[in-house]
Amino acid sequence: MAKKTSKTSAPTANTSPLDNVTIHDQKLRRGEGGELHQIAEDGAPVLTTAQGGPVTDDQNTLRVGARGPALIDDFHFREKIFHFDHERIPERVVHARGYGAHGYFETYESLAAYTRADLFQRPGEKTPAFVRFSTVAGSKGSFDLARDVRGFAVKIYTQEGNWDLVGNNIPVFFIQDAIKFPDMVHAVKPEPDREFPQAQSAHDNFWDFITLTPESMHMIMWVMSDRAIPRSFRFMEGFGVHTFRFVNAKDESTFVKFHWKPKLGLQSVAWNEAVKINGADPDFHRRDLWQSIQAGNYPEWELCVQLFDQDFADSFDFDILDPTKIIPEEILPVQPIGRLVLDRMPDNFFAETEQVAFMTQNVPPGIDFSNDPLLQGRNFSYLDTQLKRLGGPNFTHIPINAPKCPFANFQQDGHMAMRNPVGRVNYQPNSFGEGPRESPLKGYRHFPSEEHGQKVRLRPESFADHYSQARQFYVSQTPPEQRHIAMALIFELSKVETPVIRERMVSHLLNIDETLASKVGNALGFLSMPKPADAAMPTRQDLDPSPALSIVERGPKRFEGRKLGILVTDGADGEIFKALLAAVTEQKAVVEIIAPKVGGATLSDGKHIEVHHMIDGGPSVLFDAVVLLPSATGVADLVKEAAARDFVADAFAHCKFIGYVDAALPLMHKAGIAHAMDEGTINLGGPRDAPAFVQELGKLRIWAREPSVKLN
Ligand code: HDE
Repeated sequence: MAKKTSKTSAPTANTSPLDNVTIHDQKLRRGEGGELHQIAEDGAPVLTTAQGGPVTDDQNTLRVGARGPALIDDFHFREKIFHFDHERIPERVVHARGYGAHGYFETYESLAAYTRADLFQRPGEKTPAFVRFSTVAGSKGSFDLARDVRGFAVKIYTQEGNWDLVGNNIPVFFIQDAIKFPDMVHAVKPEPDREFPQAQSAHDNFWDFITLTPESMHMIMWVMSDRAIPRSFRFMEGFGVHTFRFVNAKDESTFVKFHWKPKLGLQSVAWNEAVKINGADPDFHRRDLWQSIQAGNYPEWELCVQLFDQDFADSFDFDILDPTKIIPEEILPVQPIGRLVLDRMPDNFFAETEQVAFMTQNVPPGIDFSNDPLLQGRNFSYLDTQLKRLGGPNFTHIPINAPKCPFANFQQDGHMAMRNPVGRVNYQPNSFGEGPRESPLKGYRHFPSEEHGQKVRLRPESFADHYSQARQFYVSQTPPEQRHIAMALIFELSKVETPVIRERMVSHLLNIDETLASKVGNALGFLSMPKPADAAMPTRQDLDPSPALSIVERGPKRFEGRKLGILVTDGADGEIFKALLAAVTEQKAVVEIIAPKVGGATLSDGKHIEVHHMIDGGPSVLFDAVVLLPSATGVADLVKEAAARDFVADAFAHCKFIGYVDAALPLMHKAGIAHAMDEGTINLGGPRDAPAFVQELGKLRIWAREPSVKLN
């Protein structure tokens, strides 16, 4: 009987023979992380080369005389510069800009009836996870608030192998077949001759491709909606997009769609706000995740599933293999099956977030694919991309990609091999009874679906309705959200230089919603409306609205997890300040203080407080709501400052709640809002008003104000 033991040694990445040494003299010492250092005369750890040679001088290259030429003998300099020159790896072709965090997934109940996936068997069991959020189109150094889809890629280190659920924050996609992906990505990326615009879809190539690809219309409605400018990774949903299969121990299959629902509710920013955030803090989303996790406010999502069988699939209006379609939650409810908590930032961005390699084909036993042609294409693509990016086939040796369960195989050698077989046998079958063997019972069994047909290049007719769900999305939005979709389309198309492309887009909109189409056409200055686009399927179905598609309908009930900006000056009312702080903390939200000087401010009660921002470094776009709390003398200087006036005017224009004391009125007057007070501008007469004010903030925005401020 073969011994089922691994012949693969443990990773050796960060270990050295010195790890086991006894420190017997004064030349070695352990650092805080347990690492060994050579130590210098004064007890400090010694800088060494990568070969371990101690370095004498890291400030000057070796040269002939103080002013002479450098010497090739300087192996320390040569090694240091060589390594620096090779610090970069290719950025991801899409989703280059991302930010990750560690956490865990916790299963609620056993799902054994549906899937044999090990992580779903035992209620309450926690499995380690790593998540990377990303934008799609922009380069690694682009800004966070691009109008774009967000990647929501989750790696769960299960006891039977890594499961990568490589999803997005939008449940549908632009294209139905993976063969169009390179074209789609080329079109949205900077145009190849001029290499701009960066991280923008507002240009000719993108809209040219889109308008020639009607299957993208549903996705376009989502991308033009506020979903594409989320306030935080913490406040957005995630979706597996494709239909997958759960397969149980009896090899029975159930179709499944995956959804991540944020515990703190959905929230987005306004486009005018996004543009300004990108200037004020291009790292807005990553800073938000970093700050929340460092402060112990761990973001959380529920994993929910829509489960269905072949009968449901046959009776549904659309093809469940079509990744440009959803199954509305009102038709097939989502059921929570577990939760994901992110509670630890990586120690090193490059080692973890940059080197993490997600692959849709990473599925454990019990989870399988459907024939969705986009998913099938993805299963080819992700392995290639990791080879290119990470430089060799051994990227699974990098700790962030290595499974956390035992594993054993006979793969060997290759660039940077960290796990190497020991002993004589590196193949199977072998006569020595050594090494790991396959296991028909425990091993991954593909669902034995029956497949037959001719070899063809053909799109199924059941994929042909490109407009019904696009319309359904639009009519499911609240009026402000519908306005935002129209404004986004107008903005994007206004950047398109070729008139025929603008017209073609409006001709598609006519098949989605006539009022939307004429609003966009009018705003673009069309003299006459084009004819509706020819449709692959002549009639559009008027589907029932799905309220679950609206962000406003699914916002938070409380201010929890949000941020209040308080603008103070010296002499600001200390009592009101204290009461606001208490009320915000009680709501598990955060306060940041903005003042004329970053050194702090002294309040009316004599207390000196630390502040987070100077006024021009802390514009109101960075906050969910603001309070204007200057003193009567302080406000006299504020009214002269453009940044202070913008702080107020922007908060108002972005439909935010504004708390104010009477002393702030001159500033509000200068900002042009004193005449326009509404239910979102709330006077704080004293500390007693603070709790009720903070309670109101859970509504987030006063959308009723929007038509008067003409937000765009
Ligand atoms: Fe991806 N996608 N994709 N994609 N995708 C990549 O893999 C690809 C698609 C998604 O944080 C690449 O490691 C093809 C849909 C995320 O590291 C690449 C097709 C969805 C991430 C790739 C799609 C996604 C990627 C680039 C069409 C949502 C970032 C770098 C058939 C369900 C993962 C890399 C991370 C990354 C290929 C379509 C999500 C090139 C061929 C649909 C979240 O392999």
